[in-house]
Amino acid sequence: MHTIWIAYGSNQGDPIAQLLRARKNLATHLDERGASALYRTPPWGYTAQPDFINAVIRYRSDLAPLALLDLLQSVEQQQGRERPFKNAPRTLDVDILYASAKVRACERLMLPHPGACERISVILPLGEMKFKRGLICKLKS
Ligand code: PH2
Ligand code: MG
Ligand code: MG
Repeated sequence: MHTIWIAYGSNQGDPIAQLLRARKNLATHLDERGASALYRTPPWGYTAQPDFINAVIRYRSDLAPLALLDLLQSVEQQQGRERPFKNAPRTLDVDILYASAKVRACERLMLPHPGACERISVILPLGEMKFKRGLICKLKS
């Protein structure tokens, strides 16, 4: 069994509904163990596009990373994913951030996800899930 962290993103065709539909679909294949809130984030990379809705969900699964990638890409296809250019607007993007301690690089997949730590769309929801002790108070500015 691996622990898998998956980043969800959408900015086309009712993004919140896209994320909820994908979550429901993936929960039939993977054992869900926790989900972040949904975050509205500014587009990273190609900036002339609508804000994204992003989230991170943690799972347990026996699937090997490339089989998991096939599953995620089939869910993206079912939800009308198109790839006209890099960082283009999308109905659904589901990326593996990490799969237990697996480090790997091949043409289709690099783990841990190489862009994760520079993207607020990943850092915010991942930070929320990793941080277990809770907010005490906000400081006055
Ligand atoms: N995904 C991208 C490119 N840019 N920007 C935000 N805010 N959220 C994303 O999920 C995102 C992005 C390509 O994967
Ligand atoms: Mg992505
Ligand atoms: Mg992707």
